[in-house]
Amino acid sequence: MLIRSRDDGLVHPISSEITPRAVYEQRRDLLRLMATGAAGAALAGWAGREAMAQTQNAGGKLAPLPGAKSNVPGAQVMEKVTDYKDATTYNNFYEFGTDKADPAKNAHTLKTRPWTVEVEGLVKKPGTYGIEDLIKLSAQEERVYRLRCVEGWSMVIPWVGYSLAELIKRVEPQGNAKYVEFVTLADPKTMPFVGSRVLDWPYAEGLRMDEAMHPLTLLTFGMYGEVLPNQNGAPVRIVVPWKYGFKSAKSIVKIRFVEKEPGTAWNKAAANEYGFYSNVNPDVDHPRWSQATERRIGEPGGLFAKRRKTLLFNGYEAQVGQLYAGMDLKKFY
Ligand SMILES: Nc1nc2c(c(=O)[nH]1)N[C@H]1C(S)=C(S)[C@@H](COP(=O)(O)O)O[C@H]1N2
Ligand SMILES: [Mo]
Repeated sequence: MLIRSRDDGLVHPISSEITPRAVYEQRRDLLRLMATGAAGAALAGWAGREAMAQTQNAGGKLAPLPGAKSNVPGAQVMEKVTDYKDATTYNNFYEFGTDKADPAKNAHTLKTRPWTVEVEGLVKKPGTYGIEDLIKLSAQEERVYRLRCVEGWSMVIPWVGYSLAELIKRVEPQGNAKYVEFVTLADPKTMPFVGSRVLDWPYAEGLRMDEAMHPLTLLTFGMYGEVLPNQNGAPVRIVVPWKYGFKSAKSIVKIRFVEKEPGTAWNKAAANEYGFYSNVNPDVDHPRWSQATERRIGEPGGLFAKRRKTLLFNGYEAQVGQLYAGMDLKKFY
């Protein structure tokens, strides 16, 4: 049975028909164990855990947003997906606080309906899109991307959305549109830290037109088969997998096509530390720390935690390297 919720128009299956996330994750883990032949012990505790997970997840589900497995080259990283719990409790979303745990605690005040995204600037077809129409504009795809923060941690997340290029083609940029700027919500009533001076609000980001048009640049509405949790940038964010996480602006309200390189939140805050391009680059250190390695969130931590080598363009060099051919990446960091 499907019920239509009045506030967001998305279809929610009633809870008895959906698989709670914890159960789904355990099943996935079990399948992995079976592949390695270590399933016996795991099976023993299975029934009890499933029952427990059912109660733990009661009422905690977000609206489903399934996406077909994307076949865009580079869209399926073959690494262990970060646990949902980690991906939704270790966040950067400064509008809700600067501590990693703050967004999960505070972002429940964000109102994601009604929500509109204005497409404006140097385009032949500017317009205001209601979020439901924007979601339906193209087919949803699931893409498993790495997300690496400039701070030196990373995750692997199954995002749901479609290539930003789909929207860009529809609005028909004019010849002089060279950059795309993303402006996010800055609402002091629902975002407790927008009153602070940590950043110059609204948080804004930008991409060069060819970066924005690259098929890997994802206009993102969901993750793990559901709509985005507020703390991860609901109802719509960008994910640019080869750039440091801060290029992936959350809770977007304006997409603006401009001629000149737009200012960006982190570049305004500290220009010597955060450049416009911000491509993941193990060879260009942050002025205060190395970018050569990273810690995968969810892996055993502590002082002796194993760090991974950071890959050029976050491992997407084959797909995006040509965008920067001939550019001095130390100068354009
Ligand atoms: N509006 C907004 N978007 C934002 C941020 C922010 O503070 N505000 N932080 C950025 C940073 S620094 C990172 S690493 C990613 C984190 O995304 P996640 O919390 O979903 O992992 O969001 C980016 N987008
Ligand atoms: Mo970040």
